[in-house]
Amino acid sequence: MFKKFIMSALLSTAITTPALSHSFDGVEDAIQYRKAAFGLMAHNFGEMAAMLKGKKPMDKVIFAQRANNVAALAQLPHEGFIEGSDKGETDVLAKIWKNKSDFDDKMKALQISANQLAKVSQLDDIKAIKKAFGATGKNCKSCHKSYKQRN
Ligand code: ASC
Repeated sequence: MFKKFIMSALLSTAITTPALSHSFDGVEDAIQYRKAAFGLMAHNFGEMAAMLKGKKPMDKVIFAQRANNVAALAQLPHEGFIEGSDKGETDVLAKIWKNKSDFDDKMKALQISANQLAKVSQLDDIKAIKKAFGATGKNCKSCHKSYKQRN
């Protein structure tokens, strides 16, 4: 009975607890953290774009590594969007916190599409890769359009 209680407590924690509660000393710390993650994502995503556009030779192993990087990195920035962190060296619009659930949904959509991109990058299916890459880029853009000052 007690064991069952613990099991169900663990299970519900796993399902309902947000990924991480924030761990920052202040808004500047949070801003730096998320900007670092976005910067690394942009580099990896940009390299993938260059391969798909023929600006760099396609190397499927490297492409898949970069897709993995983007999928992992996409998990990170969300934690950095703490209340009040529109005040500082950032392009974020304050309305993000008025529309927090929409923002959260957009971030989730990015994570799901980046995971899908990492998955299909393992396959020999350039059509599926291009589709997943396009979906991921679209999810980057849709959030920028709503919540970023300079696009
Ligand atoms: C990038 C980058 C973005 C996104 C976006 C995708 O590499 O810096 O902001 O991809 O352009 O459409």
